[in-house]
Amino acid sequence: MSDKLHLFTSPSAFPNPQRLRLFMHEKGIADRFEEQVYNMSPVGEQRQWKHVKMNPWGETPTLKMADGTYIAETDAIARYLDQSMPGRKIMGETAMEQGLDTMWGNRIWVHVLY
Ligand SMILES: N[C@@H](CCC(=O)N[C@@H](CS)C(=O)NCC(=O)O)C(=O)O
Repeated sequence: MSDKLHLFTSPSAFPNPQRLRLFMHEKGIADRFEEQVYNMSPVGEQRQWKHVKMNPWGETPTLKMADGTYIAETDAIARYLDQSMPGRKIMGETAMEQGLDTMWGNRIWVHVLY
């Protein structure tokens, strides 16, 4: 079995899978995942039991860890990867940088993407 993390994603759906993808490229870790790409039809794999057991909202992105546990919600996945993987801390090193990152993230999420 591969020790790569397994990402359930859907490049056709905007914006959350793309938000995570941008983060992964910026962090330099985009090649560290096995990806399963859903086509996101109304009865697609994201709504099937196998996925809903990982993510009860039936959403992407969802990350499956090497130990078989799961994490969902784009910001939570990005924060986990930023802390656990080597490289520049994209979401801030200091408390102030982390606060500013959260501020701008929320502003863009609420005022631009919505
Ligand atoms: N709060 C979630 C929202 C995730 C979300 O809305 N994902 C959409 C794609 S952008 C999705 O998977 N929708 C399910 C569907 O279209 O069936 C996050 O931050 O990741």
